[in-house]
Amino acid sequence: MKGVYLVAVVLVLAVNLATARIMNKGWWKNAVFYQVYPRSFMDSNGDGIGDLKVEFDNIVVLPAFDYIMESIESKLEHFKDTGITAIWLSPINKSPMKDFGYDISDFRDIDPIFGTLRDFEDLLSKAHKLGLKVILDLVPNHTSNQHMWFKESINSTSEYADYYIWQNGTESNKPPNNWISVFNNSAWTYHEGRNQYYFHQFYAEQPDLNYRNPTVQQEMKDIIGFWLDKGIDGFRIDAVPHLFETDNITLNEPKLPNADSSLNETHFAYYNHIYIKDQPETYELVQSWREYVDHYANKNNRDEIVILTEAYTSLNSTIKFYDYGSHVPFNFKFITDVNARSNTTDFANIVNNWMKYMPDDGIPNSVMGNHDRVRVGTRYPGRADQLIMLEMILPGIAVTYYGEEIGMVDNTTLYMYDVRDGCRTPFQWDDTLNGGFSNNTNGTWLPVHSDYKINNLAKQKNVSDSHYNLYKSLIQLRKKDVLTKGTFQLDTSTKNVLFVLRKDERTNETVSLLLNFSANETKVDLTKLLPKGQFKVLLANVNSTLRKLKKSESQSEQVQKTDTTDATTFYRKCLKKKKKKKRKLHHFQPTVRKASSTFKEEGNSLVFNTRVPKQFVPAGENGNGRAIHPRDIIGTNTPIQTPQSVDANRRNILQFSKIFYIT
Ligand SMILES: [Ca+2]
Ligand SMILES: [Ca+2]
Repeated sequence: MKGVYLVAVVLVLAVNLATARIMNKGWWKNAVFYQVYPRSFMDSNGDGIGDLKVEFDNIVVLPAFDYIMESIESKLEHFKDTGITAIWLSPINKSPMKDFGYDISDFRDIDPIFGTLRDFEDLLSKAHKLGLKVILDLVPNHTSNQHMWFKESINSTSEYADYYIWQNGTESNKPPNNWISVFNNSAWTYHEGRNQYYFHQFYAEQPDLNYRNPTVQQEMKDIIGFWLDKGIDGFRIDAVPHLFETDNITLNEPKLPNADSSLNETHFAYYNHIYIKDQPETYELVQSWREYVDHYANKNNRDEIVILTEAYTSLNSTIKFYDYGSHVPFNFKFITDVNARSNTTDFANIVNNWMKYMPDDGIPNSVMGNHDRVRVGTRYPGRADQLIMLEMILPGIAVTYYGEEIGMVDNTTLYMYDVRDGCRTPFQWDDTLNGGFSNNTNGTWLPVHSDYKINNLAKQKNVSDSHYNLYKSLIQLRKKDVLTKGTFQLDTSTKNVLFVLRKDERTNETVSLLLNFSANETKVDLTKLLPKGQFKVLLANVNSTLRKLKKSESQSEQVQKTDTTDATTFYRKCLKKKKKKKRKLHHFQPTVRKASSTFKEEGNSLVFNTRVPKQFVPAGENGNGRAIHPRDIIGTNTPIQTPQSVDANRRNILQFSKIFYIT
């Protein structure tokens, strides 16, 4: 009998080993993650604050009016239509909202402002049916001072006494050391109840958890497990570099040698944070969470659970998270290290440095904005499309902050609660009351940006030349093999032009992006940049004169029939024909003129030349950007079908057979 039992046990083990595995590994590798700031996305109950979906029982409304119930859940189709892979919700947990959800008083519940757990489960279920992944914000560094743990922790004999970082003050009743909060002033706040100071990297209402206490580490794992049990697909982890502090409280932080002269001892940016940021234990903690989610996915046969990490820190310290479990260490360098005055080399350096230091098996990512930073359309006046096109064509993951898809800009004069209010205004759905965000006639928690009548999703959906349709087309384009698997190369040899080339080595198909950083017409010699083949324009930024060519597409078709050789030969033919047969040439010339583009012969080169539409050059609004207008295009190059027909002397010359437009 004993032998029989043993066989049974071995069999069961074998079955478990065979079935338990992480499913759909790498689903996130070319994903577009879309950050929803729930307060500003969609308001279903008319209180002026965005929500998930308020339970029917909670509001006084007849069933017949059910259709007015709009919320994030009701807008899931928007994400699906747009081609988004995953939505990331900024915190929806119960919170006193001192930091609008980043101060959590109950990690296992939804704040009533946003709805209920049931609402969230409905949203998740509907999202999954639509094939959308849902990522939640995990805020592990601190809790609200209203959290039960903190309230209990005030009692130094409580089992929660060491959940936070408590210290005695100095003999002269000063904070234990000179550590400064990210929001400036001392990171220590005195609490009468315990007659001690507690540490907080952010607001005083956000006491830091003590991760040197193993029980706290287990608590956070249990919270992660709670949400994984609900079925979520991953976490964006907040404020990661601040998780650990040195355990030697006597150490004061040194002043930064190059601190700005306008700063003093009360400013966070005054110090070199060698003791309260980027500590080695922080990386080990993130690694432990990765192990936890991998184990969970493996045990439950779940799709891979993705971890995205928010870390504003040095390149090295950011990249290091790849080695410690983060699938997506956010690349904020496009936000922090470049601005509207940066040149193509500055941008190229960001991309190249990331690629250089990233581990071989890492996946790059690009972030152009979020709820803490001025919107990309405001940081780069008139050039939002340029940055979005860049992040979409670069390899890896793109992260979109809500509103970027319609070119929303900051309300730069807004300051009601927080310096960050300007980038948090409600999503502009249409030109109705409150931009379609809320039906509250008394206004919304933050006012909708005043440009909503002319800049909104409904309008942009109906206009082919719109930020939204460009964004949507970019996402479609990203799904091509050449962008999901293709190689990548940057070129800055043309002054003021950043050239990105992606190439599918198996098919030789390429997609290239040309970003003109200058305010002037710029010539680009594509023959030096692109392999030979047929060149066609796929996409151009909003208001680009290239887009106007769409109207003459039929004429372009005519060109295609005429041309069977290469562009230079073709251009020569046109010049000859111009003298003899004006009528026939008409098919070519107006196309060029309407595009404000010219093909000029210079030696053996084909020069692609775009012209600036002067009327669209903005005057450097908000004073933080130069007057500039992007003329950015994305072209694709398909291999020549019959290469033997190409003249050997013309190998560097692109065949021009068709101009094609997608809007
Ligand atoms: Ca609401
Ligand atoms: Ca901390």
